[in-house]
Amino acid sequence: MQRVLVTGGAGFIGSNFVHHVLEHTDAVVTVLDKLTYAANREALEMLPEERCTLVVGDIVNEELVDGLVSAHDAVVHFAAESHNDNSLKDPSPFVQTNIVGTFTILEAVRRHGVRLHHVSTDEVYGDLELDDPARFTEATPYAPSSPYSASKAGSDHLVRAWVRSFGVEATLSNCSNNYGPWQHIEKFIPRQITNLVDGVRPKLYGAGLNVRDWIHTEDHSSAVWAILNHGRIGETYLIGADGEKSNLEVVQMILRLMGHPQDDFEHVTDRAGHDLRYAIDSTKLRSELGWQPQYRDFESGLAATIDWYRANEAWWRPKKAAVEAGYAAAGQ
Ligand code: NAD
Ligand code: TDX
Repeated sequence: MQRVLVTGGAGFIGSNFVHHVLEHTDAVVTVLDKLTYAANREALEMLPEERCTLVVGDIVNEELVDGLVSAHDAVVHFAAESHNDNSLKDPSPFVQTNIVGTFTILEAVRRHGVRLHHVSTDEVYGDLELDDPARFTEATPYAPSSPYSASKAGSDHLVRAWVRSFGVEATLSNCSNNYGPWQHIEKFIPRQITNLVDGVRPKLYGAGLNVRDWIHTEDHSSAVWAILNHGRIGETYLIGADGEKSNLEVVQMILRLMGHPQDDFEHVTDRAGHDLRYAIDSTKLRSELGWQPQYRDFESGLAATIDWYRANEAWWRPKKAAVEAGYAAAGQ
């Protein structure tokens, strides 16, 4: 039996991972989460107390992190500030949590010889041209564009250096855009679904031609578990499910699934430094570890996600007005 410490385990992807581990393995989990605005404590309710404990705290707290790491067999590190638009308004918490926080985790796993899996993003590679047939691979050079992606790139470099210089037993993964239940309504897909529930037109940044490579969060979780258990130490694995779609295509799919005309959206101020296109080649993960995504049909995954937001309005409703006021102030 493994004792796994999951940082950021109350967030969108971290909480899905905790459910995945409890359902598919006999591991016990401790969640370390600061419970920022992005956390979903509710997503951890109903889990068996004897297999899942929540510790509320900050990953930059060296003493707290040290004690927790020493009592576990592995750390899966999801905790981060995760939203690009927020990083453009105030980069400070991104540097603190994503860089200093990862440093704090690394020093603790180094002291105690504990296995680490570091969760990162494809945004560290910058962007691709819309008409470029290339996709990101593990060999693509780092070229982050935003304070968020630069802070994640910094955290990846720290992990690689701690592996090489100190022999820390770590793996890394860089995943594409996730969708599914419990995603904060500041993010693209849940923002548009909840706008339509409110009778507000979806908002596309700029022309809406930017491409994202969508993967269901459940597939991200299964990939992280496979890498934690079977990945080679020091290696990076790209996680993706061949889900490239332009933002315009996604908005039109949401409009169709929710019974609205295809042109019932509006263009708003573009994001500064907006990455054009992300695309993942996940051959290494699939061929080395035999991983496959289960959610291959984006449209049916999106339809289920829409149903989930309709059924869980009580969860997102209290957040909606403040999120939209923030966007309105930025012309978005
Ligand atoms: P999220 O914002 O939904 O959740 C982040 C969680 O981390 C929250 O529960 C928050 O309370 C916690 N947290 C933040 N700062 C903390 C701190 N200082 N100490 C302890 N806990 C803290 O994020 P997410 O979308 O679930 O992303 C999780 C991870 O996956 C991140 O590392 C992100 O970079 C990475 N990732 C996300 C995506 C995506 O599409 N969302 C894609 C690829 C990689
Ligand atoms: O209202 C919107 N309209 C819009 O057109 C919002 C909120 C976004 N967008 C665009 C910007 C992006 O091209 O949609 C796309 C997706 O936006 P986000 O949901 O903010 O995601 P992105 O910036 O691509 O980053 C996400 O994927 C990689 C996660 O937030 C990151 O944590 C992850 O690392």
